[in-house]
This record gives sequence, structure tokens and C-alpha cells, in this order.
Amino acid sequence: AAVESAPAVVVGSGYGAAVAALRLGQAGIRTVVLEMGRLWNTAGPDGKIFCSTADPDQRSMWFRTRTEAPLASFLWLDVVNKDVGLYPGVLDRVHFDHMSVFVGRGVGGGSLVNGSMAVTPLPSWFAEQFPTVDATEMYATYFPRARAMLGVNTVDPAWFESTEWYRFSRVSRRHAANAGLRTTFVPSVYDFAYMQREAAGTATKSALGQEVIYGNNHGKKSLDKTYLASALGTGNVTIHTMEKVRGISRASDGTYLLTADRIDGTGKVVETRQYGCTYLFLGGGSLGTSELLVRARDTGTLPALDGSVGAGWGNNGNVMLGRANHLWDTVGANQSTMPVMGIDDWANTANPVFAEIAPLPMGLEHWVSLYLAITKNPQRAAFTYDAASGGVKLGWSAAQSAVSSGMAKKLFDRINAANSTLYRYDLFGSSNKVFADDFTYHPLGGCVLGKATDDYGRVKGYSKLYVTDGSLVPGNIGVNPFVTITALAERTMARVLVEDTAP
Ligand code: FAE
Repeated sequence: AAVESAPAVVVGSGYGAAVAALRLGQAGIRTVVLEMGRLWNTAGPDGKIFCSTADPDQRSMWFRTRTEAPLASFLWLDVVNKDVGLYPGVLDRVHFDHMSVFVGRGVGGGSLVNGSMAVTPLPSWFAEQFPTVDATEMYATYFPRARAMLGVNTVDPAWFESTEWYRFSRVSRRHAANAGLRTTFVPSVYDFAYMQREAAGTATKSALGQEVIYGNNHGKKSLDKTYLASALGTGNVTIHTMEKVRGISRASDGTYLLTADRIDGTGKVVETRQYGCTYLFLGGGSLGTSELLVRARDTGTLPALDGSVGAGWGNNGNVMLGRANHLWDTVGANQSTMPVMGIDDWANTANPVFAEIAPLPMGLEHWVSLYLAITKNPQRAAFTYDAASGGVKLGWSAAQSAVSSGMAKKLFDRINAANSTLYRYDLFGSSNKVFADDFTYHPLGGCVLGKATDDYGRVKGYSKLYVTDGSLVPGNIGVNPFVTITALAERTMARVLVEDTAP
């Protein structure tokens, strides 16, 4: 098998990986990025790069014959999901025993499929999760750096109040206020100037055209347009796509050896490649990085990895639910796919919840108020190596999810009582399920900062091996996570490039 060497290799191309690639490239260090998904820059026969949620095709899901959207049904009917061809599509849903995890696949990772909400956590909660990180420095330097690089902007409040596209948010805000609850605007990396042009009919619709979880053709500042474009611009960074790293070991001279499977458009492994590097940065996300490290430790290729590798995983307390509004209380047939508002009850120490007011754009009035709640669920689980499959298992139980839905229920029972409304029972399959607590958009942990690594993401037991992604976050960050992941990666890179790479 071919051996290619580079001073640095970065695994993955999501938030943590993209920060690493840019800062390495700027430091003049030749870097190879290995991403298992494809590069999303070529239009299909319909002239579009991505498909919409209304009309999904093979581009939607990572090697599936049917889409697996979070919202499974409408009026209990199986009308949401569609049969699609097997293809390296942009959204994956990884199934564990009691939890499934949505992740992005492609150059840009989760940034290709996510809702663009760019939220900085409360300093007090950040400090609680990361007691050994200097919070003052984070809020003075690394959070602002991350927000500037990601292109964070906010919706114009006057436009928000007047546009039909955010009627659904205003209705939910009023219902929350009736229960004495506070709402807050949520910043975004979707370009609101572009969105206003979409609404005016002068730009091609993307957020206003039902595009989000299967990618946005316009308007979104995903990582391929920000960090990764700059990384390539340094001339020192190369991105290899459709290459899945399977194994990591260390040679006797201390360099790292990676084994990667190159796949084709049908998922078949067409080549196995070997890479060698001095510095190895893991940015495969909570699932990807945890799997690689648990496998390396438990199969003995990196036996000195800490016992805490694989532990500290949480789902950020995610719960999705819908409420049924009164017939006169319409949410609008036209809804932007980009959420801009959340119900902020995080300061309620008896039941801390931050609930994003989520869109449900169906092109018709459906009277549903949809939410993705982030609850302060303290439950954690661990990944363990499964020798039979060569993969990992996740020890998360249904009872651990029930902690999240219990908290969401407390908050939304209050909102329903104040508005004389009910839950929707028809949205998550046929079992009259109200709280979808068995999937997450926010996998966090598995290689927790300060436990499996030092306080800067340097992996314990090995030098020049780093983790820069969501696996560093201990299971719950109280808000949508990508700003925190990006800021922590900036902090790691600033330190590592000064201390570890000096000649
Ligand atoms: P991530 O972005 O997942 O990137 C990992 C990359 O590594 C992926 O491209 C993988 O394909 C690749 N990879 C993994 N394993 C391997 C391997 N072995 N070899 C090669 N490549 C590999 O990691 N967060 C927010 O803050 N705001 C939101 O509005 C929001 N909405 C979301 C909506 C959806 C539908 C989803 C799925 C997520 C959402 N998130 C949101 C979560 C956010 O996207 C996620 O926290 C970050 O993407 C995680 O960043 P990482 O760098 O950890």
C-alpha cells in the first residue's frame, strides 16, 4: 500500500478539523486533511449541489435506500421519508442501541447540514463544564475569533417582526410569554442579507426554499466557504475526500501511521492507503474521534491511551417535540429553515432548558409549533470497543433519555397550560410519541478535555497527538455547540503552534 508522508495530518473536516487545518497551513506546516465524505461543489442534473427536504434524492443521506428525517410522520402518515438511491449523501444517522446520532458527511462536516445557530454559552455554564479553562481568555479572545471567522450575524429585528417567514417564531414567542418565559434571539451563520433578498424575490431561495438538513445551495457560510477556503488558500493544505481513516498506530521513531480506506460512490473500498505524519490532529467529531481512539487503545495499536477515552459522552440533552396550536393561531405555510429564536429558561435551576423554536416548513399551514430543546441532562455514557464488528457500542439507555424528556415536559406543560394547547402526537412515527428523545443533533464527549487529554486537547499517553472537536466537550454545553467547539479548537491551536512545533 502506498505510503504518503506529511508533517501534519488532520482527520475529518468539521469545525475542529477546519480550525486545525487553517492554523497549521498559516504556520507553514504542510497538512493533509482526510475526509470520508465527498466535496460538495458540483451540481447534479437539476443544476443544484444539494437537494431540499421537500424532495430528497440520493444526495440526502449517507448510503441509505430511504431517508431518515428526524420528523418521521405527519398526521401519523409516512409522508416525510422517501426512497433514495445508495450514495455518499450529506447527512448520516448513526444508530446505537437507544440513541441515534445525526452527523454531516462531506468537506465541512456538520456545517453542511446544521441549522446555522451560532450560540456562545453563558460564561457561568462554560466555567462549570470547563473548570480548568481560563474563561476570561475564552470570552476575550477565542469566542470572538471563532465568531468572526465563522461569519456570525443576526437577523434584523424589524424584518423579523414583519416577515411571514418568521411568523412561526413570533407565535411561539407569544405562547412562551403567556407562560412567563423569556425568549432570546439566536445569532446565525446564515447570511440574513441574502435571506431578505430571497424574501424579496431577488435571490434564489435556499433557507426560504426548504433547504437545510440535506444542505443549503445558497446563503449559508459553511466551513468550506470560511475556514477551509482560507486553509486551502495558504497553499499548504490538501484535502483528500472519500477516505475513511480506520487505524492509527505509532512507529518506533514516534511518528504516526494511519490506515485509510478510499471508497467509491457505491461505498466499496477501492484502495487502502497508509499515511505517515509527525503531528496528528483528530477532528472526526464526537463519534468519529471516539471510535478511532477506543479502537486504537483496545486493539493495542495505541495502548497507552487513558482509560477515560470513550467516556463522558452526552447528547446535550436534546429533545424534539411539537405543540398543536388553535385553529385561529396560524404559524404560516412559509417558514424559513433557519431558527433565530430560543426560549431561554436555563437560569431556572430547578429545570434548566434552552428550547430552540424550530421551523417546520411544509408549504402549507399545519398549526404545529416545533422545538428542539437542550436540557441540562447530567447523564453520561461511554463508547466501548466491539470486537465482533470492529466498531464501537454506546452504552446510552432509554432511561437516560427519559431524564431529558422529563425536563422538556415540565417546561412545555407550562406553555400548554398557559395557552390551553396540547402536544402533537403524530410527528415521530406511529406510536403516539410526543417527545423524540432518542436522537441527537449534538453528540458531545468521548475524549473529554482535561480527562482523556490535557487542558489543551493533547491526548494523554502520546505526544504530538491532538483532539480538536466535539469529543472534548463533556456531554452538555447548554446551547448549540459549534461556536464552543470552534473556539476551543482556536485555543488549542494557538497553544500548540507556540509550544509544540518549535524546531
Ligand atoms: P463534525 O462537524 O461532525 O465533523 C466531523 C467530520 O469528520 C465529518 O465530516 C465526518 O465525515 C468526518 N469523519 C469522521 N470520522 C472520520 C474518519 N474515520 N475518517 C475520515 N473522516 C471522518 O465534528 N450546532 C450548532 O451549533 N448550531 C446548529 O444550528 C446546529 N444544528 C444542527 C443540525 C443538524 C441536522 C445536525 C446534524 C447538527 C447540528 N448542530 C448544530 C451540531 C453541529 O453541527 C456539530 O456540533 C458540529 O458539526 C460538530 O463539529 P465537530 O468538529 O465535532
